[in-house]
Amino acid sequence: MSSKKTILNDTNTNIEEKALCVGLNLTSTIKKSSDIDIEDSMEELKELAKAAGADVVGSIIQNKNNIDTATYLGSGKIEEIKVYADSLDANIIIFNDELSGAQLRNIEDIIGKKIVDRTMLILDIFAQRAKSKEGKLQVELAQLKYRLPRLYGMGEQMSRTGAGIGTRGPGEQKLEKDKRHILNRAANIRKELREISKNREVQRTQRSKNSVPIVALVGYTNAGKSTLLNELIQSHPDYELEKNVFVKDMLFATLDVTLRKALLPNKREFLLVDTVGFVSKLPHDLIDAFKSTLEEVKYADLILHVVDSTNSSSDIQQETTLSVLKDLGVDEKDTITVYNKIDKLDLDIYPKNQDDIIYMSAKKHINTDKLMKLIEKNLCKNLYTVNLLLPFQRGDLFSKIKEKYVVDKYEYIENGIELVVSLDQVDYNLYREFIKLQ
Ligand SMILES: Nc1nc2c(ncn2[C@@H]2O[C@H](COP(=O)(O)OP(=O)(O)OP(=O)(O)O)[C@@H](O)[C@H]2O)c(=O)[nH]1
Ligand SMILES: [Mg+2]
Repeated sequence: MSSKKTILNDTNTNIEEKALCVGLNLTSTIKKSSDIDIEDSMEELKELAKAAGADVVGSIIQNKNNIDTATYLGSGKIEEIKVYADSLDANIIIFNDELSGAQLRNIEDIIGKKIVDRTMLILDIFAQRAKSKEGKLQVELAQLKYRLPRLYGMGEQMSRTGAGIGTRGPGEQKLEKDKRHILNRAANIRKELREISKNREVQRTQRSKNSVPIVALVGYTNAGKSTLLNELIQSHPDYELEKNVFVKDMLFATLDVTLRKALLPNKREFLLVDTVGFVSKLPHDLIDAFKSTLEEVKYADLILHVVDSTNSSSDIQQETTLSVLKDLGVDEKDTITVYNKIDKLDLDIYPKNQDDIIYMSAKKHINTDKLMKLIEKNLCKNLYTVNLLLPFQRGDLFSKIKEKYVVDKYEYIENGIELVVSLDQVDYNLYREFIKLQ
């Protein structure tokens, strides 16, 4: 099985997928403020379908006070959807939730068309977008984990396993074979991912030895993280040499982690990390699979949480991001919340920026300088800038300092090497005796 084999059609092929999107509005549960409104959720589902390459021809919502274990929506409603889908000439039905194997099969038996749930849809987009080896493996692992409990449910329309035929005889044997195959493949992928992760660890140790601070961009998909990265890296002299990160008005434009160099106003270098965007009901297997890539966030010195301030669900998007960060165990990190796209808000006066909140536009270059100042303030808050005079016989200390820090200025003078450098607390105490009094 390959991660390239997508559940929807590949966008490069000419098979047209006409999608009907289906949602359930659960009327029995008390709505929490963190629940995304069903209309917004359906809009997002349509965007996801488009991002996967489908043409959305219709959408339908059922208000219902419970989930039907056999058919998700009421079976009468499923019959209705069949007629509606025929009238629209839809050939794929996309459900706004994750469905069980039994639900998938029962619905497919009634409608006789390809059935896709929200998880499968997101996995499909990821499978199409993944570029790096690690990204591809991570998506494939998530797909395998999704398929395993659904082998019996994958019906004829989409199954590559023939699982819809029955549960006796050769069918069962084949399922067992498929199951073993999936388990083996998953074990191999995990092993490969561990290797890749080990290599990243080595790179990370190297970076932390050089004490270059890391700033991670996180946020809901389409918030403008990559645009902001491209804006901030222009401060670096190597900017022309580095490739810009891909920006697009579509969900999940970025999948692979990208690191780029940038420069603070005080000329200190830092690294920016662009990460995969989040979305509500992001499949758990996917978060799990992407944990090693998202580890970069774990090791960041500062997080920039980018929010699309023009989106009507920006509060919920923000909460979704925070809960994924919590899942990753990085919710305690220093964070600046970046309310992006303010150029679209049509305001006379922008809200006041604070130490950990900024209103800006990455695309229209509004307040980029202010954000840079905030980043600088944050990254340098635990550093002590000192003027040191190292005697010539302690040249070893100079090498040690250069290995770990960016030395702002140095000069060989009569009685030693004079330098200006910003040290952390431990080294400040260590080198205290060499501090040159002004
Ligand atoms: N008007 C306006 N549009 C912006 C701004 N920043 C980004 N955009 C647009 O928003 C869309 C998404 O931008 P990206 O930078 O790709 O967003 P992202 O957060 O990296 O998205 P994913 O990689 O999908 O998670 C693009 O069409 C950008 O041009 C801004 O400040 N103002
Ligand atoms: Mg991006």
